[in-house]
Amino acid sequence: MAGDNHRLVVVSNRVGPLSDEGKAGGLAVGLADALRRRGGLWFGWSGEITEAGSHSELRVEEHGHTALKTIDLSEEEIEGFYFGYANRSLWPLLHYRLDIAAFERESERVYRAVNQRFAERLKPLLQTDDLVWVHDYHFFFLGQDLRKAGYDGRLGFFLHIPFCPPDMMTALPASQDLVRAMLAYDVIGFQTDNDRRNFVDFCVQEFGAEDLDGDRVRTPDGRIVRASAFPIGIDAEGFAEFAVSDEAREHQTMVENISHGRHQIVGVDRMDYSKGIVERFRGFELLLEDNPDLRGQTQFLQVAPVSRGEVEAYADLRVELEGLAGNINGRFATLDWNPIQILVNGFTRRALAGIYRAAQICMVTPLRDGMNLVAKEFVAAQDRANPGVLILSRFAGARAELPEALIVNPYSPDDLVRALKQALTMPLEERQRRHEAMRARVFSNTAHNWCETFLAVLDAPAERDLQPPSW
Ligand code: GDG
Repeated sequence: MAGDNHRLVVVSNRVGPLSDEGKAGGLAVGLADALRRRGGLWFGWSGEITEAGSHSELRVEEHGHTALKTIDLSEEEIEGFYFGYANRSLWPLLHYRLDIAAFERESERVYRAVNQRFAERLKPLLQTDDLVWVHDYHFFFLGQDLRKAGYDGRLGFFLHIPFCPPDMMTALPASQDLVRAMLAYDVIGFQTDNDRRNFVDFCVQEFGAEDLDGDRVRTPDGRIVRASAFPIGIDAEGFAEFAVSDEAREHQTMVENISHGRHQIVGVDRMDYSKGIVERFRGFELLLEDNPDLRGQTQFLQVAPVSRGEVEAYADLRVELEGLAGNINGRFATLDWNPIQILVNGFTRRALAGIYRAAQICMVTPLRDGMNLVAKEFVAAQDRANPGVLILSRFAGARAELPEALIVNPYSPDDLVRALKQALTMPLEERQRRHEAMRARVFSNTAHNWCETFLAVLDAPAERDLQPPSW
């Protein structure tokens, strides 16, 4: 195992849980797995909002040889750092939604201050030979702040969401500061090669960095940084086991009972505008509009747990989706059939696995997505003898590994209808062939392999040590 002799230190906004039970999301699962096996430290926000905020006492939980250490945030910090800069500026921008990105000077200030404070609080907990792995768009500046605080060890960063093209990125005030700050990390990971390319192009165009072979970038001050794609995976075996658990079977039966032998389509997403749920509902509506014979024969279940409800765009989305679902039911429902159902409360992971398994079709149609773990979970949860069909957006990172899905343009309702009709009539042999090919990849590029591959690169001898002296 790579870097076994080095302690792993993970930094992310949300910390834990360390087990894949209950409602943990995909990211937590992969990291928890690495920490459980290697031991180490997981540092981040406690989830608590207190007056002391990031000055609060360190909260410590020990689980065997892994420690969770967290600090609080104040109202002002959570508003500026999390809701403001991270989720009203960076999230939309990096998902190519310049039209709804809001840039507020005060949020940017608080975001930078919180990054700096996290670095100051983390620094005394570090040892020089740690492997420090920082996660996601909440912490672009943290690596640079750690360097300023005197930390000289190995520092890696992984961006879970897309990196938009340089022309769009330059709309962010101080975009150069942000991207230069990323270069303080030794290894920068992206979900896809497209994201990596956008990042490298920005560095070359905006401040004359050099694009070297071997995924290396030479910074204007002559340092070498590694920027590569490390597509994230899931715990495929664990998830496949969930899908045949008692809880999963109960949920599978419940869904089958409400679908009464009709074709069951499902969607599973955090309720987020990047996931293309509105466009998906419109596609389903058009399917029913154009194909009267399918009315009463097809049913759509959307699981969409509410997320970031404090941000206006998310609250608006909920109203829009509930309205759309109401309209579709109003137009087409009959005494014994409701075409569409939206559930805004989350399920346990086992229950979710059962819902995936009850579906003939899963629609994963984000307008833009770093990877999308739902696509992989759906594949892992299927019955190999009689698998469902995956409809997948061309704009999901997962598309690169799952080309046997029915690939769609989520902006085109006609394309969604075309794919739905193809899925509804796909012969068993073709479903099996496509599913086996996707399954093989989901089971080989797992969360475990993702972690180990990243850490092996982070642990490689420092490129900076190998540079010939400059005389
Ligand atoms: C970010 C990037 C990238 C959903 N509903 C329930 C539930 N979920 C779980 C899914 C899945 C996770 O949430 C969502 O993961 P995604 O990958 O689909 O999307 P994001 O949350 O936006 O994640 C994304 C990911 O980071 C990892 O790098 O793939 O591109 O945007 O695991 O199953 N889980 C439970 N109940 C639900 O109702 N328990």
